[in-house]
Amino acid sequence: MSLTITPLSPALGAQISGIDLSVEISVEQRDAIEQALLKHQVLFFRDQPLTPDQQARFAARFGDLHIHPIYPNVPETPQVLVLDTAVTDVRDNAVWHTDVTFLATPAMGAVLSAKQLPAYGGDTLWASGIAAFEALSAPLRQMLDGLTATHDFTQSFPLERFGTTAEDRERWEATRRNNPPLSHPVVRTHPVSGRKALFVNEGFTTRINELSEAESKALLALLFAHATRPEFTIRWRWQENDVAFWDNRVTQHYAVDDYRPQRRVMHRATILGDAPF
Ligand SMILES: O=C(O)CCC(=O)C(=O)O
Ligand SMILES: [Fe+2]
Repeated sequence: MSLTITPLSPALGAQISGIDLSVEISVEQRDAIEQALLKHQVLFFRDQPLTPDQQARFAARFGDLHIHPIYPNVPETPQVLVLDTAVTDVRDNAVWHTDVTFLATPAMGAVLSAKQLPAYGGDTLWASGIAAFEALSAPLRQMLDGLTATHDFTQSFPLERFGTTAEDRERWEATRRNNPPLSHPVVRTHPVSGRKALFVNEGFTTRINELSEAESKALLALLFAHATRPEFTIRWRWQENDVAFWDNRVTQHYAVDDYRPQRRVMHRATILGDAPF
C-alpha cells in the first residue's frame, strides 16, 4: 500500500496516511517518508498508538537517537523522553525553538507522539526556516549568509527552573559544563536538499557574533519575529496517538501553554544530526 501525502499549508506540513508505524517499515516506505520530510518539513500521522520501543525503532530508521541530558525518559527505553506536565515544567517549550541547537550536531529531526491530551488546547506550531529565509529581501539574505550566532543551553533551561532539587542542580551543572555556548551559521544549508534556511531561534540563540551587541539584539528581534510570521507556520491540533515527525534542521516549533492545570503527556524520540554549515 502506498503512502498518501496531503499537504496542509503552503510553507510546510503534510499529513501522511496508509502506513502503520508500529511495525518495521520497508525501505521503500522509509525513503518515501524521508522524501516527504525533505519537501514538507513536518509530517503528521494519525491513529498510531506506539509503545516507546516501537517509537524508538521507527525513529532509529532515520539515524542514531539522542538521549536528552535534562528531560526524564522512559526507563526501559531511555531514547524516548517524556514531556509530562505532571512531572516536568515544560513551559520553556512555549517559546519558538529548534531542538538542542546547544549541541555542535543538533538533532536532524524528532518523532513526537501524543499520549494524553487536554480536552482542548495544547496545540503545537512549526515554522519553516526555508520559507522565512526565502521571504527576506536579497540584501538582507546576502548579509546574513556567512554570519554566525551563539547558542546557549541555559537560555531555555535556566537554573531557577531546572535546578530545584540537589540532584537536578547537579545534572544541570554537568550539562552546562558539557555544553558550553557554541556557534552555528545564521543561515544553514540543508545537508540533503541544499536549500537554505534561517537558523536562529529564540530558545537558544543569544548573539550574532560578528555584530555589536546592539546590532545583534535588534537584528535577532527582527529575525525571530519574521521567522514565525503565520505565513511560514502550521498549527497542529493534536488527537491522542497522533505522531509528528519534523526536520529539525530547517524548522522551529512552539508548544502552546494554554491548558494547565490539565495534564498533557508527550513522548519524543530525537534523531541525531550533523554539524550545520
Ligand atoms: O509538547 C510539544 O508539543 C512539543 C514540545 C517540544 O518542544 C518538543 O518535543 O521538542
Ligand atoms: Fe522542542
